[in-house]
Amino acid sequence: MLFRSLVASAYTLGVLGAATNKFAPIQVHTALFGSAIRKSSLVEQTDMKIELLPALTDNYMYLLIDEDTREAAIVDPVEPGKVVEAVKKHGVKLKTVLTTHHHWDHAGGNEKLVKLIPGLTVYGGDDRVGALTQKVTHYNTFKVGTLNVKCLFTPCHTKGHICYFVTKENSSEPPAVFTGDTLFVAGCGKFFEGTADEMYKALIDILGRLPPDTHVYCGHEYTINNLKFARHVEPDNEAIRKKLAWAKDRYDNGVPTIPSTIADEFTFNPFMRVREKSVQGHAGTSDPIDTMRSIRKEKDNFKVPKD
Ligand SMILES: N[C@@H](CCC(=O)N[C@@H](CS)C(=O)NCC(=O)O)C(=O)O
Ligand SMILES: *[C@@H]1O[C@H](CO)[C@@H](O)[C@H](O)[C@H]1NC(C)=O
Ligand SMILES: [Zn+2]
Repeated sequence: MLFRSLVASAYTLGVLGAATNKFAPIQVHTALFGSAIRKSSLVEQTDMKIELLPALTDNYMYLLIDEDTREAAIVDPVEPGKVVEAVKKHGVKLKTVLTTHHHWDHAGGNEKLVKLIPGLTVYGGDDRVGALTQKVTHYNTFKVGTLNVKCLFTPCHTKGHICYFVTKENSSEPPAVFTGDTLFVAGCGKFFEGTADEMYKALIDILGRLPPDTHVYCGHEYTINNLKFARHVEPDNEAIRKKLAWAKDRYDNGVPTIPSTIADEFTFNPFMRVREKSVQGHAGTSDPIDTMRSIRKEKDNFKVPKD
């Protein structure tokens, strides 16, 4: 492992449902949905730091810090108060907002954040993004301090969805990609404004060609439900069973299941595996795009089992 994942214990950023007692034991059973305390966590590399900030019920915001300049960007700041708190804690200069798509649970905090921190540049790929200052499209690039950010246009969940690929020149550490509601750990976003063909391009042709060790930071904590569907598609896939047991343990301890890597997604994510015979067999076709369409439709109506 090239990174350490630290759990912030001094403060808890996300509290769900009725579990408001900070002194209650952390151990919470998965069956008690909505009562888990979600902890923030910090992925530390020498080139960049990424703090995972739980928001709403199952969303993530991400604070991206360039270690060379201490400049920072925030991905999908739906809860601006928590963003300001994290920026103060790290003592960094927040300059940039990276918006993956216009849905309220991702872009809904932009207007308030630009009032709290004037002068922010707000990136996004859709005119419906609140407080947008820089509309971007495929392969546009810009910097966060010394970090390079490359925009990847991945329409399907929404017509203007952008993923942000972050690299540091000459670094031996893995890059990061913020995938919003296009790629989840073991899943993908619903096709609200697009087609199976577009999701295939996004997952296989664009995200699937990033360096295999790229860390994947997605928009929601959907990992357990996604893996239960993945297991339904491929009952004999050992990588899915192993990842599900791991994810349940993380969830029970309030710890994020993020990041994953592009290489790992190819082992357990059925939407990244639409070229595999096992997934095509489940869909009853040998065409990868028909497979994508078929399993997405099936997941839209999937009743998640209790375990
Ligand atoms: N509440 C449901 C899904 C809510 C939902 O529709 N989420 C959107 C993103 S905001 C989506 O694309 N979900 C992907 C999926 O359900 O596979 C869950 O926990 O899985
Ligand atoms: C990266 O490495 C190349 C080749 O050694 C060098 O020319 C370049 O200046 C380096 N870039 C940075 C930002 O250090
Ligand atoms: Zn969402």
